[in-house]
Amino acid sequence: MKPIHNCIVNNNTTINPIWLMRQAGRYLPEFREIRKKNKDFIELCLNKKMVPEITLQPLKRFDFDAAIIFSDILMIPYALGQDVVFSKGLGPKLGNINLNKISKIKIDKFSNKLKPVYESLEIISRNKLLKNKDLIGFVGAPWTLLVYMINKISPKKELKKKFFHDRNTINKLIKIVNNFIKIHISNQINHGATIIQIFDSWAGLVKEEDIENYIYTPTKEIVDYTKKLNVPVICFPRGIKNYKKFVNFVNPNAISIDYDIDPKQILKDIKIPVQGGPNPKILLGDKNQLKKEAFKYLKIFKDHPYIFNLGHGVLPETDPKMVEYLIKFVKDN
Ligand code: 1CP
Repeated sequence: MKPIHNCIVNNNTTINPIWLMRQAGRYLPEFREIRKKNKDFIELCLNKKMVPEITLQPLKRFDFDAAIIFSDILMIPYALGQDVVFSKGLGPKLGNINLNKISKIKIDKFSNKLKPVYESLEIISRNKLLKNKDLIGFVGAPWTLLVYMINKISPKKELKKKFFHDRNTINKLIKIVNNFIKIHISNQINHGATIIQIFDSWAGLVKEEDIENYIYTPTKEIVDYTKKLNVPVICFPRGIKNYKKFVNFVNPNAISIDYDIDPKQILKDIKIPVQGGPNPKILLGDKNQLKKEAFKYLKIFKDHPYIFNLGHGVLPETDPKMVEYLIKFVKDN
């Protein structure tokens, strides 16, 4: 059985599978080489030759237990007709949205725009590097997609707060976007994804009074939908304060935790399999510190199904040698 499946479906605790968020990306020189020649990021995500190659780059170097498709959560706004461009240093920039237009988009048109993503998944799933390994498909959670769609730039750069007071529009958009998220999930599964991860990178921005409406309820809807398709689903609600409440309400197959949360408390509060936790900065320091931090998590979760990962994505300035060292350490412990 595939190691991650074995961990989160069978609750096996004898091995700790490992993969890393953003394992395919900017810390790898071979990725930067391709990126230099492909200035348009969306186009790159729709390139059936390059997407499999980039997805498999980390598996050629390292003994990861899964591949995650090289794509982006913003492919959904793109397929809904919103302009999305990535400019160097500034991150994504989105165009205006037209609620009226978005609500009329046909499923076929949406799926067709993302066809190269699905064809890439098929190509990747047939590769021998994937033998006995999972292929992770992913989506952004409705809230995080909305943050980008409404704010139009990363909230890290600027958060235009006034939009977020309009609950009526937010609720309408969540409904529409959630339906397309489901379609994107089912398409990915039909083309070879064996696990789905839901990234809610900006969950921490939601006020307590809105969390049920904007996070729990719509996320539960897509979790239930994915489970019905018989594929395990991992949630990453980065920055929320109460993971216990999230898990009790949403009940995914596994929960990915961020680095602000105390893993000992998680062990006490949460019964389902856990993923991640360590600060991505541990890969920037020295090897002893890295071992110490990684061991802390392995020790805490030694009798709990635990997938090794970080508390957020690999940082671009990471030395690939440190990633190699980490994987070996996790496999040996
Ligand atoms: O060269 C470049 O400038 C491109 C950098 C890059 C890469 C490598 C972007 C732009 N996206 C990606 C790939 C990507 N994005 C993957 C690939 C698979 C893997 O993990 O290896 C995944 C899963 C994502 C998901 C994603 N995109 C998230 C959720 C995870 C997270 O990091 O919080 C988010 C928020 C995005 C939006 C996005 N896309 C790219 C950037 C720089 C951002 C973040 C912007 C911001 O800080 O707000």
